[in-house]
Amino acid sequence: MTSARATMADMDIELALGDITTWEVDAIVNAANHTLLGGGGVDGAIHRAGGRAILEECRVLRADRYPDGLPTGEAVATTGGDLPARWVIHTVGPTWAKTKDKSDLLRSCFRTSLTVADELGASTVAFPLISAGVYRWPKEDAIIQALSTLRATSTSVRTATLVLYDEATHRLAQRLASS
Ligand code: AR6
Repeated sequence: MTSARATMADMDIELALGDITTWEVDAIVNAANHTLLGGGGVDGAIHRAGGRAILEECRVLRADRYPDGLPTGEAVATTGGDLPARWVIHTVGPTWAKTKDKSDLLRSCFRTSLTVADELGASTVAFPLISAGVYRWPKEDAIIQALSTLRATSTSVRTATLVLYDEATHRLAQRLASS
């Protein structure tokens, strides 16, 4: 895992390369889906590495708070189970659509995740590149939306790390962060 400081504001924003399930932070964010019951991509990796405790809490959340599923752009926390992170903050990104601008919803994922992190008292949070996999959001714009929203959001979180999963995306993020 590599890490480099990208910008300095009230909250430090870092870019990193690697598998977010290994991150030693207070909370990692999951690019989940409405069901909260797992899926592919980073969601599948988090549920596999975190174990049954995460799924059990997700089932309770579905039954009690989100019978129709977690809406796009919202966020909710569970235990981190067996992960190094204490909590997982699940959020649902929008699917990419050429004909409809859903960037408000993508930005909302970062804002609401930070609100949940504040409620938990988390001071270090790691984010994946929400929507940029199965949901097909172009990586360059996903990075721009992520960094600009993190920079603009008022929070008690001290460090947010954007964890990129492959070297090309990490290099792209470094270039965009410094431009
Ligand atoms: N660590 C860090 N980043 C990862 C990891 C990992 N272990 N695995 C994948 N990525 P995606 P989405 C990157 O598809 O587009 C699921 O089925 C990946 O390279 O995980 O929001 C859910 O259940 C990409 O850049 O999330 C939903 O149905 C980024 O994480 C749907 O996919 C996001 O890719 C959500 O799609």
